[in-house]
Amino acid sequence: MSEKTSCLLRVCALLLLLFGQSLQGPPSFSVDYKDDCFRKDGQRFRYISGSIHYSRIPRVYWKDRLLKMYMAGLNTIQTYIPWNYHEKYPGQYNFSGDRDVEYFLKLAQDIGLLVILRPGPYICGEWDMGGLPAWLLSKKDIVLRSSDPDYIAAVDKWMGKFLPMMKPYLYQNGGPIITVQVENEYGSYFACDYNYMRHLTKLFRSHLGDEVVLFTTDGAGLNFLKCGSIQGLYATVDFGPGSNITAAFEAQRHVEPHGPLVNSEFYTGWLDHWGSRHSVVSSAYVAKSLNQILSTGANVNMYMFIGGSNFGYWNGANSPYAAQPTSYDYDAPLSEAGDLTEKYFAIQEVIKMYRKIPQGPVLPSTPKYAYSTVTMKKLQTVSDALEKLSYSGPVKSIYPQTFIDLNQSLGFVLYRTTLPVNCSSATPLSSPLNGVHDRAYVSVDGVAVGILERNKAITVNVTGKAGSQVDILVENMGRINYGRGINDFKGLVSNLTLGKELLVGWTMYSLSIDEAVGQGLLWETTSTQTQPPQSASLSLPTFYGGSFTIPDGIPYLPEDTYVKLPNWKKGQIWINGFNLGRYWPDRGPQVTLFVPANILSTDAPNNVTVLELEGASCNSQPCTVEFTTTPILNATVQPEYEQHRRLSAKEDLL
Ligand code: 6GJ
Repeated sequence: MSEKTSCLLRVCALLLLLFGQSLQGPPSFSVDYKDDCFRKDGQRFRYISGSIHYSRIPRVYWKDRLLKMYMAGLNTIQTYIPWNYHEKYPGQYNFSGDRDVEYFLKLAQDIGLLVILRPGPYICGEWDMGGLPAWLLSKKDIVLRSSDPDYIAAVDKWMGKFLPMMKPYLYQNGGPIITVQVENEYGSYFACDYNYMRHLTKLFRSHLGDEVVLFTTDGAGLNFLKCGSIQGLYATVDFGPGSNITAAFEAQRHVEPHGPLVNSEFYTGWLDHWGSRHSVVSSAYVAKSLNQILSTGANVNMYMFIGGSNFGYWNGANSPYAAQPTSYDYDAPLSEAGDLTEKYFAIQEVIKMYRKIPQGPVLPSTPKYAYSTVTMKKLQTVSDALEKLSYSGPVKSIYPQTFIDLNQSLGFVLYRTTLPVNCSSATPLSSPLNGVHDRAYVSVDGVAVGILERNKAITVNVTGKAGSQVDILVENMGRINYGRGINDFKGLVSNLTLGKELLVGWTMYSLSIDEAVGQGLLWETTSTQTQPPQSASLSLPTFYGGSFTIPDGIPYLPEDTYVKLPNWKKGQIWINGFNLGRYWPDRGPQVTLFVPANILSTDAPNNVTVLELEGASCNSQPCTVEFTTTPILNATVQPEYEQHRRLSAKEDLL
């Protein structure tokens, strides 16, 4: 070949490389049923993806986590859209700050990551009510995840708001979104309503167009795929390490004889529940199984690649009722705080065998700092602070109402009544239908007398005079996020009795605690009411406050940290008004809570507010809140609370 021809060919090749895209036409992503693969811009494409939930990570850390995922060798990330995170009340949408999905997508694209979007509407995910807004339950007999007209009307409105926002971010339109999941493991749900899935398919198509790849995910079994898959949605499966990979993909092939093999949830770790041992899955076990999956040429999404935190009240629960803790570490390759783990590098080594991974240093784990111990002082009890906490004021009714009746979704409601008769000897105050959802702190005339707990304690013994005031602070510990129990009403969902008598005549206070804490209302005055002596083991639900300063002039401060509450029992903690989540070291396995640096200040004192529900030992010794540089998520749990769970068979959770 002449020099001139060779040079001409090289120039042509370069031009084709540079402008190949435009010569090739608009961006495209599709299923190739002939070659059993995905095709991106006409080329065979296999995604190696990891799950990250933006709703569990502060916005300021999204880029850090996404870059770490990219450097691990992922080419794609997967994320859920929790509907209730964006529509707190019907028609009131929030896509700002930590809820700015578009910014999250732009970050992913800028970094070079494609996106698998999972907008549900139901998402499971160990998130309150599987992402469905609790206000759907205002129609008490609503059949969630079905063709129920009220449910469908709300879904249509929400998707009519959200999906058009996503359309510009579809890969075909120049964005990073390559596929969109419809519903979530619908084959594991009792309803098996094909009209519902057909409706969702039409709804998603109407807003996103005909090109985007829509898919479903179900357990890798025909019993799941039967109700979970439907014409027009590409069926994928999920399974964890140790599964029979051949059998799992045979199940997918039963529904999709051709097209790419896809494991949409390859479990890199596992979830926790309060009172159960912390879950861990060995790195070697995960890496070996991942290698086996990739060697088949299949597409895989690792659930989770980073779990993050259930800040505030956002954790979910499983049935029989067991709430998940604040930490969603999931023993994932990136820790709750985004730290690199042995599992991260084990997975990176496997991916290296299948694709060229980015060269260069991986962002290091963020440094942690142990700030000074904070001495906490008692502010006031919930009862003292009632006027500040209950903006909407009391609601009176003969029988107790639920959170939703009181227009409240998360947190706490105070229920108040009086003893109808003298109880000179211990008299059982009970919830005969196990209707305390989920935990209630009972006091009589300002003295804490006991705790009621869903499935665990339905009676407390009380004494008092006719007319004595009974206060019952009810805590929503998180709504069931899987199975038929997701219609999880909260509060006193059935009547209470005193002895054989029905307790009637209730006054209920919906509590806006986060607003009061954020406005510093609880710091205004200390307790104005003298409080009767409490028992040694139990006190009234009480707010405590303290503050600490972070030395300025140290350029790298503030840094991330972990907070622990030695000698405290159970409650909620805020720093500078940010609701970090629930603490329950008394039950475990979680002891420390992750504190992201972005909520801390070097310009002013950092205010710590604690709502202790059972009784800190502040009476006998100063109560302190401590900071540490290492997490404790695996404390020994008390065997009587150990939930012997078999999450392996999904039916358990139906
Ligand atoms: C998924 O269902 C769900 O889609 N899931 C789990 N499933 C248990 C599977 C037993 C074999 S564990 C945690 C995840 C998330 O809940 C996910 O949202």
